[in-house]
Amino acid sequence: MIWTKRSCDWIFLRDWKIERMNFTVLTLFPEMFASLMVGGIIKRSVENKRISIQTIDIRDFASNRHRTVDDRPYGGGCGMVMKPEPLAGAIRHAKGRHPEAFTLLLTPQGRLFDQAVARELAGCRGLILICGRYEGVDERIRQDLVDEELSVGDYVLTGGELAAMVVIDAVSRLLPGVLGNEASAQEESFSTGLLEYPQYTRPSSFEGGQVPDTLLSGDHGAIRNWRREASLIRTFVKRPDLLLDLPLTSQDMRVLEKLQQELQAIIEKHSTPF
Ligand code: 4GX
Repeated sequence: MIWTKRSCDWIFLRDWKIERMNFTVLTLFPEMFASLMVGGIIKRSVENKRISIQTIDIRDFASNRHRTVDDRPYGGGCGMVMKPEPLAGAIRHAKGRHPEAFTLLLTPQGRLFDQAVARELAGCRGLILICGRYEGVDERIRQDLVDEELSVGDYVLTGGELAAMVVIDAVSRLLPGVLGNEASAQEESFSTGLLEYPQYTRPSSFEGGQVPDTLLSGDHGAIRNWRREASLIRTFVKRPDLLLDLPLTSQDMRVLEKLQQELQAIIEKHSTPF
């Protein structure tokens, strides 16, 4: 048994017991999360009890008779701000039910969510996801009741709900037992840090496009090499930034050097002689 420190909690790694991951979502629109149960891997994982998704309606924690959850910002300006009392009530309720959970606020100001963050969060015992609407939430909520702010990308959504669903989806597929074996191998290939190699299925000829011969050859060594090379070249063309801090094998280096030589030859051929 190995103990690992994560951003949120002490957890078991490679232990026999697989615990169910709980996602508690705080939102003004709980119905939006019903879409996760329409089909696919997330629905199946909930049914197989690998994950649970609970929604808490922030409005249920409003105190006045109109169930008000927003108010005008101090100092003026356009738009509304989410009042602190209903949010604090909802967060404390969620923490009471899941004391070991890690509490996230979805906001463009947060740490950028990527595969590494997804892996980190998959180590948590539970996640409480706070979905803001309007111009945001009262600052005192972040300070006192939120463990981390998270952003799913540099663009502005109308609410945190879609961002929370992105996090739930990407984290869930990393949990033990959520994906079948075929697909967990794919995570391995992402964890190499390279982009996916091209995939083909039958027919071998489609509208003039042929499946590369190597993939039809049945030579598993050749197929492995072809895929690694295709991943490398694709990553070089589409996301060269990813190649900068990656562990590359000597065979990878040979592929890149061959590419370099071919580019060099082309450049020399076309450069005007002095
Ligand atoms: N990645 N938004 C949240 C309202 C808001 C603002 C501040 C709390 C604090 C987003 C993103 C995102 C828009 C969701 C503003 N709530 N969330 N909302 N990008 O754009 O996560």
